[in-house]
Amino acid sequence: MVQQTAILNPATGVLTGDIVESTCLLGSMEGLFEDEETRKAMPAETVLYKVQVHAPDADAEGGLFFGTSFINPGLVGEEYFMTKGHYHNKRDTAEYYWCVSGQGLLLLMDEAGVATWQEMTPGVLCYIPRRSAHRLVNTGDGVLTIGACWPSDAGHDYGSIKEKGFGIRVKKVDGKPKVMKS
Ligand code: M6P
Ligand code: ZN
Repeated sequence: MVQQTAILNPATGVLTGDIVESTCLLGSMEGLFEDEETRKAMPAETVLYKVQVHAPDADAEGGLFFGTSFINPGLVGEEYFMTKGHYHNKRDTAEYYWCVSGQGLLLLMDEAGVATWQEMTPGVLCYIPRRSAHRLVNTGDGVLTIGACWPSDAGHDYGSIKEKGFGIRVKKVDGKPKVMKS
């Protein structure tokens, strides 16, 4: 029997206890934003987002991971800060994302490269279907906090996104978020 000890603050999404934390810096986002020149000119240590994960039973078939992503507000040129985005290595696995606080968009893309999006405002629960790439974009002025739950053996495929892109980008145009083809 696996004994687990993580605590979730439901108001803030913050996890404590038996968790793993990681930070994604702008320096690790080569080629993902449209304006690569501007990205390179910004400090590489700029924190785009942090992730906390409660990961019991790592890699076990049939297990579940539970996490929270905290995406900072900001822009690279006109494009809002966003997550790397990924398909699951094990394509036939789904995921739940829900918005704890902040304002943003969840971008989804199927394997044919057809992309859609869903607005993320507090309380919105989004089911990410199997075989769909997913990326979060913070379109607000504060931190976008998103809870997540996914199969522990899903894995992350970042390579396909890096190679082929995400089909759509979200930019600040006239002070407002605008989704455009990329
Ligand atoms: C969520 C989950 C994690 C993911 C994280 C950051 O917490 O989907 O699996 O790692 O968001 O997203 P990404 O890996 O795309 O940077
Ligand atoms: Zn995922």
